[in-house]
Amino acid sequence: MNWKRMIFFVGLGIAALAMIGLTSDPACAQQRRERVKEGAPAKADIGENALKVYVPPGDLDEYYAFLSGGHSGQLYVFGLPSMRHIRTIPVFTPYPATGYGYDDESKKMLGGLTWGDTHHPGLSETKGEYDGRWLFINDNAHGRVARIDLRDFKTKQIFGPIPNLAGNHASVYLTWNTEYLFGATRFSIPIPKGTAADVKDYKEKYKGVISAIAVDPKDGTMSLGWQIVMPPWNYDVADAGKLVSGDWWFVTTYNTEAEFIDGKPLEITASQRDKDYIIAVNWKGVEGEIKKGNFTEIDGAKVFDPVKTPGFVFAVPCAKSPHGVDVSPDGKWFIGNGKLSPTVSIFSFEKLQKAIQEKNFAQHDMGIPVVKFEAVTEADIPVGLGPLHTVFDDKGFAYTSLFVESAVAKWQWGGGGREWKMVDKIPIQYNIGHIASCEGDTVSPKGKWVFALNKLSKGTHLPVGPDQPESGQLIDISGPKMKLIAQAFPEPEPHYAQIIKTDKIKNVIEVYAKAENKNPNAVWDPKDAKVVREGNTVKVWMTQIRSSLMPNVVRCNEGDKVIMHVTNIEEMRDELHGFGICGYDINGVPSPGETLSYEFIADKPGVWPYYCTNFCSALHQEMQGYLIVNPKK
Ligand code: RUQ
Ligand code: CUA
Repeated sequence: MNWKRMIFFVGLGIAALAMIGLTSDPACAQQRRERVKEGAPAKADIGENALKVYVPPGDLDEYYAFLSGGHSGQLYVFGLPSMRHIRTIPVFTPYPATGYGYDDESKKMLGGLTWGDTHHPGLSETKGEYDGRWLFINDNAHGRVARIDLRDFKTKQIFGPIPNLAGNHASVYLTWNTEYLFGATRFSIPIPKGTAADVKDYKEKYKGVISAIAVDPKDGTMSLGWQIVMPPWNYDVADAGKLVSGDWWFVTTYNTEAEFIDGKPLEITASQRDKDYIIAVNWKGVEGEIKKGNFTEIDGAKVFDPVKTPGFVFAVPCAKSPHGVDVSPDGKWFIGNGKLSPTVSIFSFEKLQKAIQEKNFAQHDMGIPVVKFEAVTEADIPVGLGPLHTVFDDKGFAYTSLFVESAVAKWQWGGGGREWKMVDKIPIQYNIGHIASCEGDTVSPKGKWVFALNKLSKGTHLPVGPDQPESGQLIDISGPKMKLIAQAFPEPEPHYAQIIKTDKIKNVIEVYAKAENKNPNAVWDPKDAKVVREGNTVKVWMTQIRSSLMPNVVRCNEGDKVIMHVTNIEEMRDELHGFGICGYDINGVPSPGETLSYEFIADKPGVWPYYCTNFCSALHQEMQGYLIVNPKK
């Protein structure tokens, strides 16, 4: 796009923002609520539409939606179509409600950090279909990835910080048989981590890195696979290929200007060129090179250099500062779009292969071959302003989120004699980022619903002060026209979500079997509960069952180390007992059949009650004991 067009579109965007109102007076809030109704069903249809999302108490939703919780470091589980929030799964952040991050094991997993920035959940896949085994998610802030087991919806592993990489945004984006998930540099740094170099030397000394994290097919355990060292560009959003493109992985870039100038904002530096790239990586090929020993070791990682060994990493030009890249369900196409451009571009995987074979390159950029735009592009669809992400349905349509325009565009998938064309658009409140559809990023999307994940709710709810939640809106896509049906207010900040049919998640545990309890300090009978002193250490084996915590008195001396093992010995689902010590930062909620351990120093003398925090039975209030800390003489 030339600069005149760009100014025009930015101007349009500003006008659109002005239209929806950025001021806060009540009249504007009223106007904004009116605009919500633009996309909402006509009065006559309200009853019919309400029934579509009404799930009577006791009935179950048809889909699980897993929403990232942004910088809350958590994941949210919603039911669709009801939009009910069922569960929060803490991942990178302590969460007192479930006791996560307080016991020794989960504390160790958090590694001393108390926040993360979750963006893109990824359900494990077999042949490009969700298999309901695990859910992975990235931490953009500290370069980590996590695995949640879908048998108990708990975080089981945090892997990282990944070496050599900062700002793990283009993650997790699993390959279509879950061989790998990925991490990539959003903010290039000198490598290995811990090396200092001034931004004056940005082009030479800073590097980008794409990191493949291997997933053990038996139990989902993640380990460092290998890495690719890349030019100091910003790597943004990714998608793995499927079927024909199953050996490939795609990631968007911005700031291919490869500059970072002290005193000059990146938004200016990174917007000079007309085009940035979608990087296409033949991951199977790189894996083969690594197996042959073609790598350098940097900070414990096997690092492959695509400039020294060409043939595996290519750049595809895309309108400047692209955000999402999305591979179609048949794996034949990938879609990218500039954040400020008014169209989405469709690229052909087949044409890309041909261009690579024929070495149809426009140039090399910092050593990476750039294929000719004309050689790989298939179509451009004029969707509207600020396209970010695209998802798919079961009828050959795609849905693109339009951030600047605050809308969702529906367009027809072309090829095979069908025309590529826009078919419908619906306003969204406001500034939609990601978008999700039912299994819409697999080889067989289910249609039915599109979930719009919006950045701003702008007073479309009861007033709650100067800060407001984000908003999520449910769109019925079963008919020819999209219909906005319902709104919820997750916070913060749902980036991506994935939506899976509930019957795909089998084997959800009701109660942990005793045999599953691997903690050597589990005790299963209140009679075996005890307190044992060993030198300056006081060890406690505690049981929880309605309605007592045993032992109910623990005596120690100021300065002693206290080690408590707390076992919930209930045998019924959802019979939870909390364990909290007044005045000490100890809090936990073992599940039935689970043992959690706590180690702390009894540094505050006095009598400190402990009690059950979950209202568990008629005599819940009686479920208490005392920690007596005798003062130093
Ligand atoms: S990114 S919308 Cu991680 Cu698109 Cu947030
Ligand atoms: Cu156990 Cu309340």
